[in-house]
Amino acid sequence: MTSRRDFFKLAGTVAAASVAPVAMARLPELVSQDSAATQPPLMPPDGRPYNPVVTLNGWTLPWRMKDGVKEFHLVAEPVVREIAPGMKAHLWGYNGQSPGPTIEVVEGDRVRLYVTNRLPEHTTIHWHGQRLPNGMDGVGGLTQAHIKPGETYVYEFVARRPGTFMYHPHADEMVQMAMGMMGFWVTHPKGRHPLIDPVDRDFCFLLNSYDIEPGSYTPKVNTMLDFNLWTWNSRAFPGIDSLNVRLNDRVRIRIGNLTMTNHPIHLHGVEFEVTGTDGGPTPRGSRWPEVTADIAVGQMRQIEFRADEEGDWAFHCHKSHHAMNPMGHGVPTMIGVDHSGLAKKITKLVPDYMVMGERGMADMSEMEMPLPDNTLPMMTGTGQFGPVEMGGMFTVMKVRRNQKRGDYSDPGWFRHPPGTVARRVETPVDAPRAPQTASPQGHASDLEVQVRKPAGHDGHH
Ligand SMILES: [Cu+2]
Repeated sequence: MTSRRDFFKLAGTVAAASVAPVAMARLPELVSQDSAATQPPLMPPDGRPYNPVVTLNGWTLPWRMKDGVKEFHLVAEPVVREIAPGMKAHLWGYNGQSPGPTIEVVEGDRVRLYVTNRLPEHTTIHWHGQRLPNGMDGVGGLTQAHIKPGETYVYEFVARRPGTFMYHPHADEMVQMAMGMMGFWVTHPKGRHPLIDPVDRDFCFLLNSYDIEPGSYTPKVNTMLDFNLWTWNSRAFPGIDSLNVRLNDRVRIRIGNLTMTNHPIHLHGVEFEVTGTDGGPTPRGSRWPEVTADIAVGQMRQIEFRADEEGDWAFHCHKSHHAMNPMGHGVPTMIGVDHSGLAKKITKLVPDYMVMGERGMADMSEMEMPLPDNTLPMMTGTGQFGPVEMGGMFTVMKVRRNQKRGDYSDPGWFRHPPGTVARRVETPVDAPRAPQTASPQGHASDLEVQVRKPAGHDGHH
């Protein structure tokens, strides 16, 4: 008689059509998540102990322990993901969300992953960075047959090497990754590892990007470079939760890049070291202090530091276009252009017309520009001192003296000690000024002005 274990081993190597209904009934329970909020760490109920990660605006998938094997059930399916309050996207993901849930296991664990396809086309899952049998690598056509709609496949391997990993389809990749199919994977070390230090807080998230036309819901999947939504775990600021830590905590942040470009990720306040890459923990002699780590396409980086400065520290991609939300890339630079007189003329033609950008674009975060439905403002978010003028790949690390151990809740804005905030100073009224120079662009009357009027609104603002 064939044991169930042998049967599943077999099912992984032949077409899933051979999986009998009785076997289907034994799939681990499907766990789905309907919230985009950061979920508390999942403390391991069984198996080897470890210190769990916290997925920014995400969650960890519970498993079922079966005969010493950790069994997970991933379902590839269309999902509705809130990118930030005021904007939802129609994506593809796993178990109700995009990205899918984080998988957490321990070095040496035998892992069995059932993958059910509820997409309208075939898929596979590639376990990016893992040591595994070739036939478990998830490359459609190369190492396995594609998982057709309605089918369930099973992957099984031992998590041999501790570190930071990702998973994503290796089937119609351009479309499926542009639609949000990806997830994080962490393999914790078994016991003490010479190159992996214990930390108090361990965060993780994926860098991803979408091209969603203002006013629409579904990403354009053919875009190669000109994405307009730069997200962390399919969230854009101010939709990305803050990283809340206790003063003097040792903090690890694991970041994987599944966009089409590199992202120099910059942390204010403290210096960090890169302690791990795609290939695992880095040798100690290779670590140096820095405040920005460039993360190339397909790479993972883990950074570590002691959070020994209190405050609300910005944490963001240093490409300034990636720290803002959709804008027409055709918006001309208007700095220094004299609009006087023009606005009045244009208002006769277009009652809603707003002059923007002649003194920079900061005005835009204060004005309530009429926007199409389901569209985020370009520069947004409000701090305790006013508009933050950011979007996209931006959030805040909040370091607090009285944050409790294991408490990930938002402590609110930092209460600065008296005398420690930059402030306006009084200057003499008739301070000497540089002479005015003529605008290199000439007079306003010589300019061709493109008038943009957002459609579909009554212009009340
Ligand atoms: Cu970036």
